[in-house]
Amino acid sequence: MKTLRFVLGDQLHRRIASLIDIDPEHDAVLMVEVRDEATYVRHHKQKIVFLFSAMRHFAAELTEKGIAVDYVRLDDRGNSGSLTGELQRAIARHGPDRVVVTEPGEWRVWQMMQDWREVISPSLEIREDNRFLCSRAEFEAWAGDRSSLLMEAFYRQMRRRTGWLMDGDEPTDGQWNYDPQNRKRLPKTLTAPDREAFPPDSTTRACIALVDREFGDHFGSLDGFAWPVTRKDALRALRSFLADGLPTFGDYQDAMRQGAPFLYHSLLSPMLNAGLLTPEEVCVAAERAYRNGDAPLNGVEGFIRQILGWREYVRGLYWARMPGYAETNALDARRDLPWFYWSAETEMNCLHQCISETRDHAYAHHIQRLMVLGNFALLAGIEPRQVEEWYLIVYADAYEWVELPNVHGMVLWADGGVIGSKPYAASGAYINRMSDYCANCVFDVKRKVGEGACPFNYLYWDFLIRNERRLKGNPRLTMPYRTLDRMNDERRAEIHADAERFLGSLAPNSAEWGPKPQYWSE
Ligand code: FAD
Ligand code: DLZ
Ligand code: SF4
Repeated sequence: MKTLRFVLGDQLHRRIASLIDIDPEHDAVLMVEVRDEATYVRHHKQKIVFLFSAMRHFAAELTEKGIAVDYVRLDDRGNSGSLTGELQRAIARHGPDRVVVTEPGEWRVWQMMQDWREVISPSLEIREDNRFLCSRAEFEAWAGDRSSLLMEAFYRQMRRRTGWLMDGDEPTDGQWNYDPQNRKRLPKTLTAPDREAFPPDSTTRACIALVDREFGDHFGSLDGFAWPVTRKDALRALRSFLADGLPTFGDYQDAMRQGAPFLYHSLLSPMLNAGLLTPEEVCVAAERAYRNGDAPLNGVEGFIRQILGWREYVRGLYWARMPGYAETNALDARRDLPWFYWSAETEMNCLHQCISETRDHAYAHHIQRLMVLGNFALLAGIEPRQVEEWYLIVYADAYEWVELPNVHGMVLWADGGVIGSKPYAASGAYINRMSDYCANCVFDVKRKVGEGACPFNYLYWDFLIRNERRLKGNPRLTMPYRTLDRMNDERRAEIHADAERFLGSLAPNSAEWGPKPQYWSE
């Protein structure tokens, strides 16, 4: 055999770099389900089912096209449990002249691949991941020695380069960014469209049984599994979003409603990250919807910015700054993750809702991740590594290249301001403005301190007091620090006492769902 082409679980695209020049006469594709990848953090059960089922379907599609696929299932006899072990076994089976692989999405696996050069005898070719719109080298050239790496500057350059929503050198309609129009409250009378559900087929049902058996003690429910697991269904999900979600996406992008976890969001991230969809086709389809008059500019721009801007930006930043990026803790946050992040057992209704939805769907939308779940972790001063591990475990779309910059940088400001010029800290007023959670909560969002006050309120001020030395000079925090300057010592002490009492009452993390991942403790 000539070439063995190793395709990882999140590289499921027919035109992925490692498959682009496949010779079906002589080459074979290797795909492996391995325990190490499901447990280096103990992924949400739905994430494992989603990937295993998508891998099995993808392998079947390649086989139908006359390509030889060597597919190792998790429970196959002799499965060594690791990517390295399975590559070694496959080399022994096939005796290839060379091995071709696409670069992975995580530093951990990148390091593993460097070791493969030592442990395997045929030559190894690691190809650049061709699914992204900005290569690692292009991002590094853009970042260069800039003192500021603002996403907006990167995004405008990407708009110019792709020509999306551009008229010549100018942004369509003269404005680059429609964010200020995209923060509307959801009217009570508006009903969000139903999520297009993809009920499990026999392949997915077999994966559900496998995951239940092998990873039954992982976080998350499998009951409502409804993710698309094939390219065909992923395209159907895209079409359904373009018709039902995109026209309203921008207006209510930041809104949250109890019992409506998806609202107008696309739910495309698991498919984008696993290769079932490409960012290019999704953005092109969204722009076409605008040009055809099917969706307004504010929503289409907002949507394209998330993918062409944020998604590409965090990926570039991850590779430019790893491995040191994960090590910083700029706000010196040391508290343990509270147990309720796993159990959802908290009287804070906003957190209870977002964690329950995360458990049930392996999904929460951006503002829930940022302004509820992340905001609490920031204000409470939870250790970055514990928060990062939680996010990597619980979402179907979580891979370190995208999770880490969002959590370490955007949410926790543990990078000291590389991504965000200020921490996204907010009191209960923000959650009350953007959701209906507070109306159903035992706490009073209007009360600042004392019995029954919303914990987000005193935690917000306690956060600013605790980090006064580090954050007071930040020009974007002038207003809150001015307010703080007017607070007397008695008020400050009251806030601090409430925060300590509340945080002290929380049960800390337990080992049941979230033990420290192996690679952190090494
Ligand atoms: P939509 O709201 O419909 O947005 C469209 C697409 O834009 C998404 O599918 C996604 O591909 C992209 N996108 C939007 N925001 C971001 C962003 N900040 N970074 C990168 N891509 C973005 N996204 C992940 O894919 N994996 C993660 O592990 C992940 N972890 C996150 C952790 C935190 C704390 C935060 C604040 C955000 C995180 N995000 C992550 C980004 C974002 O929340 C999700 O991409 C989004 O919620 C996925 O749902 P959707 O497909 O319905 O998105
Ligand atoms: C996330 C994941 C899981 C759960 N299982 C596998 C697997 O069994 N085989 C595989 O090739 N990939 C898996 N993955 C995805 C990898 O962890 C992924 O390639 C890395 O996170 C790098 O992006
Ligand atoms: Fe969350 Fe506070 Fe509102 Fe309760 S009152 S839902 S804790 S913001």
